Amino acid sequence: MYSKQFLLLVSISFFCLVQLFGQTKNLSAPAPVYPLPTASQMAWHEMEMNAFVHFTTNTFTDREWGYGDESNDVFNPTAVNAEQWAKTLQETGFKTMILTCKHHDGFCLWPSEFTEHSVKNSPYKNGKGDIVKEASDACKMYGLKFGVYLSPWDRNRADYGQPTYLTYYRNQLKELFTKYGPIVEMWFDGANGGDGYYGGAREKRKINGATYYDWPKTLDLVRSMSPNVIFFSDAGPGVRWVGNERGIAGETNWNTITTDTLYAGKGGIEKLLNTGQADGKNWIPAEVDVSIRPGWFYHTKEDSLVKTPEKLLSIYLSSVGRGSTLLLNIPPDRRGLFHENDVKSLRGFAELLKKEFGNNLAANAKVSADTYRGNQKMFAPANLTDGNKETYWTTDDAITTGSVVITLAKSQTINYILLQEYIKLGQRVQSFTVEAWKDNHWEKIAAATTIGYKRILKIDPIAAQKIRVTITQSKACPILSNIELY
Ligand code: FUL
Repeated sequence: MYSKQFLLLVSISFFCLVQLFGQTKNLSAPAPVYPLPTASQMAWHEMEMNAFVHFTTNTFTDREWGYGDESNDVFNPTAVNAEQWAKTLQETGFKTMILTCKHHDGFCLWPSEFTEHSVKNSPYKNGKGDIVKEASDACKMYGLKFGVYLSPWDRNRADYGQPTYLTYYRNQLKELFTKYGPIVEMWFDGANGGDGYYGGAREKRKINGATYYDWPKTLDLVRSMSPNVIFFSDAGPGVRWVGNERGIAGETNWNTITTDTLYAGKGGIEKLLNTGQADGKNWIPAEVDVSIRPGWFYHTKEDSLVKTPEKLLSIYLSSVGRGSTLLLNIPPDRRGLFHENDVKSLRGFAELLKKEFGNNLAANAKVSADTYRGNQKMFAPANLTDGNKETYWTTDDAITTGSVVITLAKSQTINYILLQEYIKLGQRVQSFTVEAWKDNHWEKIAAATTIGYKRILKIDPIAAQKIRVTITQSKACPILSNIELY
């Protein structure tokens, strides 16, 4: 008989051996490559498509930037129905609605107690209306998240440029965040065109964009009310501008960028914002804001210029398909409704998405890899087609390249390849290729740089049974969670 102590010793030694063996065989997940997304940034990535709603006096004056001297009387929508906005967005795949609570003209869509320039003095519902409330209630009703755009530049305020204006701006944020929450995203753009009404001064005012707004203090205030809110601006800190208003993220698109010298409205940094930086110190992904019409606000003359479903699909591919989140603007018309043409186009777009991405040919397909981490099942290539975004294929630490081969049950025509990195452990992949097995050899059908949260490559349609994805360069061992074929 063995003594209890002897048996204990044997089990401890066995445990230690397993640990040692486990380490050399990479039983554990790869170490993160910093910086990493926060939980709310991760949730933002997963939304993929959000909507902007631009609505103010401009809708009635036919302008894009109100001067700030518009009479409250001009804001007179006849049939506002925020539920129509929310329902349409929900039915066509959008997850958040961000409303221009105040644009550059300074008119407030809610009855702010800090200004007379708002819905409370307009004919809308005899001054009893509150568009921000209607929008935020409609979002709740249709399961959408809600976000606010509060323009820092205010062409109506007499004290714009003075410290007192900052108190005003912060008071308004307090109103919005305490009365209309939960608010998931706060948008502050960098526009500051200079001239304006400014309480009657009618002059050009210049502020120092780097210092005037004292953003750290404002953001802390908002965080104290809403700790998980995502801040949009050129410099984040939640998400950054993509550098254009055409719906195009960089073909190389890093979620990482160094914001040391950046601030909202700095100018001249569009290219940098478009691609991000491979060695960026902060995780600040690009948000692709673009309007369904030429302008951000509704103009009757643009009724025939609403982007077609095909154009929206192409924008989807150059935004979501490049690892960004799309923020598509749909401006209500003078009735306060999404115009029929816009709704038709949105519905067509949703149908098109269903048609193009409704049937993943690679779902549960067989996958093999030339290498995988420690030969452990938990890091095996089968994780790429299991439909579970939390499982992934990865390699040993020393290996930064690798191939996976997806074998379909039979030859299929392929139009798109969709890949996802497991970005919770950092963005890593710098380049990759895709090949199809054709006439007994591998034929290159695509090559690209970054993957990030999601990458969709549209290819010339090709019939194939086997597809090979090769990671050719990565900052550390690559980690892919998903591959889909359409
Ligand atoms: C810009 C503004 O100047 C435009 O009017 C629009 O609101 C766009 C989304 O942001 O900075």
